[in-house]
Order: sequence, then structure tokens, then C-alpha cells
Amino acid sequence: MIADCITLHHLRMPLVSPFETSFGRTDARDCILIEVKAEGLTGWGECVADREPGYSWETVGTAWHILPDFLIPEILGKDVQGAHDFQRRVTHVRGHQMAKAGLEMALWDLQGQAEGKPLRGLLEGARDCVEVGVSVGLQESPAGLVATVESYLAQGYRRVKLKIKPGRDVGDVRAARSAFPDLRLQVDANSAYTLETADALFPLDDLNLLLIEQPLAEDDLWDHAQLQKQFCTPLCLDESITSPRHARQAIEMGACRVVNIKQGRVGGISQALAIHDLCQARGVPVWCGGMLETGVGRAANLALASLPNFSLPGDISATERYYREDITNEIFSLNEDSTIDVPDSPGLGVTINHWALEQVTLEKRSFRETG
Ligand code: OSB
Ligand code: MG
Repeated sequence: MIADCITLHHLRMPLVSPFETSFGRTDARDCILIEVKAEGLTGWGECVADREPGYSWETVGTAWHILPDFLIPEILGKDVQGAHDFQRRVTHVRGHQMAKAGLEMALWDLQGQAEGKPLRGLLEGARDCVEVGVSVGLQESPAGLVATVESYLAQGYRRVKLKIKPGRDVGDVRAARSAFPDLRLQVDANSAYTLETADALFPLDDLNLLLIEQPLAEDDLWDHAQLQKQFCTPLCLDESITSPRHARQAIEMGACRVVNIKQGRVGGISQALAIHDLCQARGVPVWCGGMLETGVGRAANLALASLPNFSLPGDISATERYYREDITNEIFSLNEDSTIDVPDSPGLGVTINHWALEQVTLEKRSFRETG
């Protein structure tokens, strides 16, 4: 398909409650929504880079530079044949996975609309609803954490992830575990420890956790392998896995036993698929991580999570857990069995609420084919 106009929308959306991790606290989430017009259709993608380089070195600012200067020129006015052709055209751009992924998502949306197939169909997803959990940020106190978890359980979530950081780890997790002895519980440190300070996490091994996510630095597969040897609980990597090659090497090295897949972090849905297939072939379970997405990114995550080796619940919560008002007309809600339905309309299966989009747009830039 030949794209004739691409528009970037820089959004800042207020969260229903602040989200705090080991790298910081946020009250409003930034992202770039990417609108691609081609042959009378409009595809949407979400670039999940944040305002600050806390989770990843990519930011709204880096994507706002890389998209217009290097990625958009590779597709505007060119006959791009789907995601693989897109990846081939941008291989000379090193890194910038989130910028690439946002654009690739819009191409999937266009392809699905053109073929009259939902993204789940294009990806050959196996399920029409997927099991999900909720990611709970750092709270004021262990008692506050227990109350927050309780409110999510009341909403129907059956798997909970707790954010931890040095000084707010074993005490918090013990409090949650003793309040909810049978809950499917896991933790995420977002790279807050070193091999030395991770000794503090040893007591977690006795708390029956599904996994411990990204305890060490994002560029440190080797030390994760050393640490995994000291734990019975599976380590899961998030930040460290930015390509199918890293996934393979992490598995071969024993740096993790579970992989968190985020299409944004790995450079697009095509790369997420490759990691899914590789992990499946090696018997490594995967699950779909989240980046507090709008309805656009959430729709993509749900389609991805419908693939067979997504065997653990994803960080894909209902719209109301994040936003009072989303920029899609479709709202995602939690079913009684802690699942969310996968969209089944063509493409991503969501439509934009242009009025809501306008309310949260800080800046907008359009690029047209001039040739
Ligand atoms: O590490 O998984 C993470 C949100 C922003 C950045 C990183 C992470 C997260 C979450 C939230 O844990 C997942 C979600 O509900 O979208
Ligand atoms: Mg994580």
C-alpha cells in the first residue's frame, strides 16, 4: 500500500491514579499516536515511548526526531508490502524500537482493513478472549498496598503484579501474600537492583511467586544468568529483551525462564511474533506486557496475546484501570473470568474518538507526499 499522508499526535493523558515504579512516578502518560492515510484508508499506531528516559532510553522527543527524519521518509509515497517489507526498509536505523513499532502497528491496521481481517486473524491468534492481570504501582505503605490489591480483586482481576524497589520489596510482598495466600502474584523491579543488592530479594523465593521481572540492569544478561541460578522462582526479562536475538541469547544463557513481550520494546508486532515463535520452540512461556496504552495499543496487545504461547496472563487491564476517557470509541472491560475480549473488526478493530483525541493532544505534525 502507498501512504500519502502521515500525522503524528503527541498526547498527554491523565491517569485515573498515579503510577509509581522504581524509576519514577507519573500522573499523566505521554505517547505518540501515528495516523497513516493510504489508498482511502486510515491506519493508527501507538508509539509507547514515554516523556522521560526511565523505562527505556527512547522518549517522545527521540521518536519525534527519528520518525520524521528517518522512518517516515522510508514509507511515504512508497509501495510498502506489509510489516516485513517495512522492517527491511528501516534496518539501517539502529535501535529506536518504539518509534519503529508505532509505525508498524499502523501498517498492520491498514493491512487488516484492506483485507477485511482483524489483526488477530492476520497473526493467527488462537483465542477470542485473553487472560489478563493488573500491574500495581508502589503504594504509600504495605497496608495501602493490600487495600489497593483488594480493590482490584473486587473488580475481578485474578493475577496481580506488584512493583518493587530496594527498601520496598520483601515487606510489601509478604504483606500481600499473607493477605491473599492463593493469589497469582508476581513482582517487577524495573532494573532497580545489582547482583550485590539483589541478595535482599532471596526471601521472595519462599512466597510462591509466578516470576520475578527484570531485577537487574537492562543491558545485563550475564548477571541475570548468575542470579537465576540462585532462585527457584523463574526470572522474567522485560527491558533486556529488545530483539529476537536477545531473546535467544537470554534463553541460551539461562538469564530467564519466562519472557515478557511488548511489541513496542522489541520494534514491532513482527518482532514480537518472532520472539513468541522462538520461545514456543524452546518451551519458554511468554506473556504480554503493557505500557499503559490507549485503546489503540491495547487492541494490538490483545490480538498479540491471543497467540498460543502467551500462556501467562498479560498486563492488559480494562480501560477504566488507566483512563477516565480513552481516545478510542471502544472501551475494554474485564469479563467475570479475568479475561478481556480480543477485538474482531478489521485491522486493530478500534475507531478514534476525535473529540477526545483533541482534548489530550499537545502537538501535531503532518507529512504529505509531495512527489
Ligand atoms: O515494566 O511492565 C513494566 C508500565 C510502564 C512502563 C513499564 C511497565 C509498566 C507496567 C504497566 O507494569 C503495565 C500496564 O498495565 O500497562
Ligand atoms: Mg516490566
